Parts: sequence; C-alpha cells; structure tokens
Amino acid sequence: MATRGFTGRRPAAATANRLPPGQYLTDDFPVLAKGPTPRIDMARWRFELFDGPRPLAGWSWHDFQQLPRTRWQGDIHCVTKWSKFDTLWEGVGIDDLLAAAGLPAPPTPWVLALGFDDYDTNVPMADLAGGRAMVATHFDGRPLEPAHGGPARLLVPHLYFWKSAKWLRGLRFTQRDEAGFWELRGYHMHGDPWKQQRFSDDE
Ligand SMILES: Nc1nc2c(c(=O)[nH]1)N[C@H]1C(S)=C(S)[C@@H](COP(=O)(O)O)O[C@H]1N2
Ligand SMILES: [Mo]
Repeated sequence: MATRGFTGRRPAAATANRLPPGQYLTDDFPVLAKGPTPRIDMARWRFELFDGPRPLAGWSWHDFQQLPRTRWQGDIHCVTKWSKFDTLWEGVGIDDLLAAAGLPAPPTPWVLALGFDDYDTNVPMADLAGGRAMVATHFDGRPLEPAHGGPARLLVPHLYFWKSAKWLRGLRFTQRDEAGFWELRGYHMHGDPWKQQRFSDDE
C-alpha cells in the first residue's frame, strides 16, 4: 500500500510539492455543506454586487451568460484535509465582473461572498482580484452540479475551499473584514492552506 492508492502514477516528489502541509491527495470530489442543497429557480436567479446594503449591479442568468468567460485548471484544498489536483473550472473572472459593473476599483478592500442557503464567507478583495478567483458555472467541461454549488459558485482555489461559497447569489463589499458562517464558528479569517490557516488561533 506504499504507493498504490496514493493516486496513480504521479511521482511522489511532484505530489509532495503540490500538497500543502497536512493535506492528502484524493481523486474524489467530496460534497460538503452546512445544510441541504437549495432549490434555485433559474428564472429568478440573480447575481448581485452590494456596497454594504446598497446594490451596485446585478445580472439575470441570461445577462450573466453574456459576460466574458475564463478557464482555470489547478489544485483545490479543503480544510478537512483533502486536496484534489488539476481541477478544471470555467466561469466569469472577478476582475471582469467588476469591470462589467463599471467599477474601476473595488469600493472597499473586504468582501463577503453570499450563498442562497444563507451561507457567507469573507475573502479579502486582494484574494479575488488579479485573476485569482471567478464565479464558476462549469466544472470539468459540464455545468456545475447542484451539490457542488451549481448553477454558480465562487472559486478561490488558493484558499481553503470553505471560502469558495456555493450557490452564490452575490458579493458584498464591507467596511471591515466581517466574519462569515464558518469564521464565526472558529475558522480562520483568511484560510491560506500553505500557511495552515485552519482555525482562528492559527497564525
Ligand atoms: N453556500 C455554501 N457554500 C459553501 C458551503 C456551504 O455550506 N454553503 N460549504 C463550504 C465548505 S465548508 C466547503 S468544504 C466547500 C465544499 O465544496 P464541495 O461540496 O464542492 O466540495 O463548500 C463551501 N461552500
Ligand atoms: Mo468545509
């Protein structure tokens, strides 16, 4: 069992370099959420940007399809210690989203990502800009499955996966770094897997 079960023929050294500390590699795609998958009526689906309580911009599903699209392939890391390599995503980059909203600069440096299931999670704008995050609508060339956050989820692959809010309904710019669902329950405010920022008392 030394090498078999350790995912295929990938050289062990290459795997080790790509695995953040404390993580193991899996080919599965576990489903994790605080509750059941919400039913989302596509005719009423909207994605909105807010500055605090104030709506800045919004898109229907039809309008959202007109936005420029981007693809990303790479590794994702869950705080429950699984990592998955070479995942392929497609969606709308956050930079393109802000541009489409006519925002030359983000109104604040802090964002709460909002889910239709009343989930939220905070992500610094710096981690969303510069091509580092997208609103993903496709995984592996197919529309994102509801269990994994379809029709659209946030994808911030360089942070632990709880930051990638599923069933995304909007992004809210906030005046300060506001804790979200898991951050209020002891998870780290930033969540960098390479720094093992799992819990609030981790550096
Ligand atoms: N809206 C919403 N997004 C969410 C969650 C949730 O409960 N609700 N759970 C988070 C957690 S804790 C994880 S680990 C990942 C799991 O994503 P997956 O089910 O696609 O693996 O989604 C994150 N995004
Ligand atoms: Mo999680």
